[in-house]
Amino acid sequence: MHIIDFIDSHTGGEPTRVVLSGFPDLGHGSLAERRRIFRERYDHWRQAIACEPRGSDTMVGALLLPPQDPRACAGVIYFNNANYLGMCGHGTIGVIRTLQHLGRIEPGRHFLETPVGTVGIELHADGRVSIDNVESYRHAKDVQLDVPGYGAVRGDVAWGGNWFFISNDCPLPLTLANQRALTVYTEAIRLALEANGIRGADDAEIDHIELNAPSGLPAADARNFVLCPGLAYDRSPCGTGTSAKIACLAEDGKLAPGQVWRQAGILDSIFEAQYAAGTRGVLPRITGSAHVTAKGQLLIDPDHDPLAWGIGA
Ligand code: PYC
Repeated sequence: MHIIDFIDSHTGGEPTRVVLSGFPDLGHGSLAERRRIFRERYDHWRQAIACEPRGSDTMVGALLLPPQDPRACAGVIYFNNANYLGMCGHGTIGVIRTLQHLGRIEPGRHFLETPVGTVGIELHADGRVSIDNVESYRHAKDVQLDVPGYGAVRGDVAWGGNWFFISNDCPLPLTLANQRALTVYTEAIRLALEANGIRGADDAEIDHIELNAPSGLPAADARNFVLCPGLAYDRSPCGTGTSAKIACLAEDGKLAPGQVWRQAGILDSIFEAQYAAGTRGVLPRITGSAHVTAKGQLLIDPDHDPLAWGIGA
């Protein structure tokens, strides 16, 4: 029997499951190297933790590991029902609140190491968390795509710690009631990107699709709908998606350094975003809140349970 200690939280509605102990040893390499070992040797552990019956399509796992970067309070590898994430904004906010819940960190300045770099963190006295995300930039502007069943769709390809196709072409209002139709539409965009060989830098797959529209809320500048790899939509405003979005706004001269952009998600939860100029793009700062919802142990009994390793996609 394998026993995994975990703590769950949600950030603007999007869950994060922090794995504290019980995971196989991944060695002492860089986070990218340890993620490679995780993927190659222990992918069934990802499935057991993130997928049904213990998890769900929307669960993001966060494996806590000792960092290599001496500044960092922890290292973390993010994963979900289908794959591994480079960075995860909502997940980082959840991890930091979880570390605070455990008494491992106090309000103040911290660093967290991820497979795509070390990110600076500020844990505020009121529990909000600001992330100084990895440098974000637009890779391609105004890409036109023929999406079967929908016609021409235009959008930008941008990096915010994950790869995004960001479009304002929304056939339906971005509401929770429309989430199924929006999921089908954004998956059709993702498949059209794949079929047309449209990729990010270094030939990376574009695995997040972000739709943007006016928020309809006095407290927010825009609302988004984000399809994550694995076909779940982000319940939060998506930290890496918001980073990619403000990189595009900055390049279009629509957002000045230090100016606050309030990004609502599909549940009306809001991340505040601002940036400083970077060398390639922008250095985003994303602020949001998370709440701890559960803690416990996952039990994996491969000798007796035929679905011990979860239900894969
Ligand atoms: O907040 O960056 C994010 C994120 C990525 C996937 C789900 N949430």
